[in-house]
Amino acid sequence: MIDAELIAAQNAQQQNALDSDYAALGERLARAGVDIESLTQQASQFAVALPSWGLGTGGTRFARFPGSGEPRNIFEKVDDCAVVNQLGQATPAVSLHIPWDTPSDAAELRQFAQERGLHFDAMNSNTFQDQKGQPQSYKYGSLSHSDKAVRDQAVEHNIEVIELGRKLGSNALTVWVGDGSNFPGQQNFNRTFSRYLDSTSAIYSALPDDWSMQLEHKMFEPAFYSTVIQDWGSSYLAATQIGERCKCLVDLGHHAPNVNIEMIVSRLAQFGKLGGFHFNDSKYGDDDLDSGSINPYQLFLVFNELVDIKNRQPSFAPFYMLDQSHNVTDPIESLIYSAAEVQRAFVKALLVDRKALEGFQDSNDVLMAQGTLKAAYNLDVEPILQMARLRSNGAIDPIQAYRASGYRAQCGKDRPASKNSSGSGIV
Ligand code: LRH
Ligand code: MN
Ligand code: MN
Repeated sequence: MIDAELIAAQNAQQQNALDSDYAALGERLARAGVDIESLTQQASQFAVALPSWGLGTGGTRFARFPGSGEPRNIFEKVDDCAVVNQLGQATPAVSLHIPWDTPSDAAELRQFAQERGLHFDAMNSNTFQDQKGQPQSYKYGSLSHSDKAVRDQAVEHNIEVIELGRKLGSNALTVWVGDGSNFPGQQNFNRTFSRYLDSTSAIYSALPDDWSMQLEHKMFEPAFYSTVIQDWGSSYLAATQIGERCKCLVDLGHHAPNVNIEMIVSRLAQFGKLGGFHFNDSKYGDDDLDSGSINPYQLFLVFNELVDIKNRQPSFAPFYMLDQSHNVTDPIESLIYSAAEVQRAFVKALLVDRKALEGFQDSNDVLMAQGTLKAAYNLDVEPILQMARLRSNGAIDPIQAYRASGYRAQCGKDRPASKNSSGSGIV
């Protein structure tokens, strides 16, 4: 990890400026009856999990340009996650993709992570690729395949992922399948969906009592004509049919262009079926760009709904994870930056004057209603994020501290490049 003294020295240089920015923001918020300390505390408690597959440089289906010092195995990825969390203090959990990041020894990995202040979040299964030595192929689908032998193999894989997750202390399984078709007529929509429901129900019955299962929908890719769980409608139907602890997972990049994602969030939550998120940003499709880099207002609007839901249902606790592909940036930097962007959207959403908003909504004062959201969104809450990091021994400016530490250069020496290092980054 990074030398704590280096972080402290950097913080010492920046603390005077932060103290005065924080005091000024505190005064401004106090005028509106908002306690900055309560916001800072909620910011400190905010957590978003890191994807094990996001630590290596990603790629497209055309090329991958690996950086130096990339992690070569899950232990080195966990080391990098520890650095992200040490500096940013918002990412204490890791979400594993299996078999990309299957540990040879689960107990050892759990211990290794614990020693670095990390634990394991939702487990992700993978039946969208063929693995070496696997008897059946997923070329024409997995959980919804026409051949029972293929479906059984895919169900079995998910059960193995649950078993591994139990050993790691996880409590959720996320299922995303690429199943679908490329041409009209290739598959019967009804029969394919029924087979998917049978398979996912079999997985659900192997779920430990304290686990939940998340169905992740995606409109297209790799299937380009139809996808079995293509939108929140199919996801909701499936989750409802499968069981109470089966919920829907919203990946921000998996929707039709211009879809109102925040409204989907509200609908799913209203009916108890919102299970979690994969945060990222996009301009065109499932771009997996850094969270908040393209449409930060949308991210804020999603959190505006989440805060509203939490006020109605205090036990509401969806899974939060980053799901990004870092093709041209240092993954550690992107993950630190993105976690802070998600945290920022959360803090801004806490600032929405909900009583005033409700009044404007009820009296149809349209301009003031939208202005109430904008007033929260336009406020710069950076001093709150910085203070939350400082108080948890993170870095006031985590990117600067990371660069000053020389961590990546050291990794370049300690981790000679291997051809297969890092996750695929192509999905
Ligand atoms: C599919 C997806 C899903 C996978 C991940 C690698 O596009 O979003 O979450 O598990 O990418
Ligand atoms: Mn995803
Ligand atoms: Mn995706």
